[in-house]
Amino acid sequence: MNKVLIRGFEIYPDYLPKEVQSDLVDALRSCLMTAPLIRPVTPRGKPMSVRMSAAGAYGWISDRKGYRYEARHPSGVAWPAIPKILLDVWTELVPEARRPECCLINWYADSAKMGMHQDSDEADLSQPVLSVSLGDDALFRMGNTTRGGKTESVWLKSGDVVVMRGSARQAFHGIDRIKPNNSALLADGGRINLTLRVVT
Ligand code: MD6
Ligand code: FE
Repeated sequence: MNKVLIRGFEIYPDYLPKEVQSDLVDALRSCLMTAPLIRPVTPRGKPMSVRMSAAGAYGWISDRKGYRYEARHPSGVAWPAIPKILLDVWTELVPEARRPECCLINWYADSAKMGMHQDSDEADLSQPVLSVSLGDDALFRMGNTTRGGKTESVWLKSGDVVVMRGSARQAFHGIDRIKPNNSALLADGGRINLTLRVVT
């Protein structure tokens, strides 16, 4: 298994074989039937460019009331179960961790991006975050535990997995841009990023 370390971020290129990626997309389509993608707004009311949903015991929500984890989709339905393929990746790569309680599903259209942020709404920051990329390539920027300073970027491809733990767990990171239509995995193009987290 190939592994690249950049600023403490563990990157596993081509971790998921193509067939597994397709099976995962099918499982996600089923999740999104139960819990459709929504376009969140920031607490200040600005629409984000990424569409979001979730699976697991909790989903991460952003709206005028703030950022938080919720046990239900805004429609009132419980979030669907986390697909087994993802639970298996978690067990393989972070066996020491507790079970994931949230799989955030982010969908990026061609022009979507995500500003530099920390993942810090979870109660136990000793637990890792694991991300899976599907579809079009994305330029992932990794920084420091405080805002600003030097950064390094890497193109994340379909099937790549990133683990944030230890010092990297609280590092700033973001997505600068997507390379439109360079993957055939998603029929309508775009990119899906899945992040597994322990919330409580
Ligand atoms: C993305 N990822 O890849 C955004 N967060 O679209 C994240 O924000 C992220 O990749 C925590 C851990 C890994 C990640
Ligand atoms: Fe993040």
